[in-house]
Amino acid sequence: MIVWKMGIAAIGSALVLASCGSGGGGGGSSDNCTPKGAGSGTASQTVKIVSDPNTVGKFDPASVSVTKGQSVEWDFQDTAAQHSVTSDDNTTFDSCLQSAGAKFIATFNTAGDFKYHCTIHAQMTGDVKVS
Ligand SMILES: [Cu+2]
Repeated sequence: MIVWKMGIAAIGSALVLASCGSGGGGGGSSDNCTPKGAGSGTASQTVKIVSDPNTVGKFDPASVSVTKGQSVEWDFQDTAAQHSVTSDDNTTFDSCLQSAGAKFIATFNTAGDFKYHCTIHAQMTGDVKVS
């Protein structure tokens, strides 16, 4: 029982160290991500990325609908963790990890249901329905 508790404590320490490292900025991390599919201009839908006690972060709203040619803007508002907006196919769009204050805009020119997620928080998912 004592050994088991020590194991948990060690895991907790590792997580704290990891989050300190990623929050330090200054590059040099293993994240060599290049944003993909970034657009510009005025978005017709805005998704806030906020903190959530159950999933670390969440997309609010998780599902938005636009018509072809329209754009969606994601506003990174979670000051507690970085997040990404990454299409499930990993090619259509990818904001890479961003901190609070960042914005990412993607323009959708083809109809479909574009599901996306956060690369470091598997429980964070959303989708953009384009008609
Ligand atoms: Cu995240």
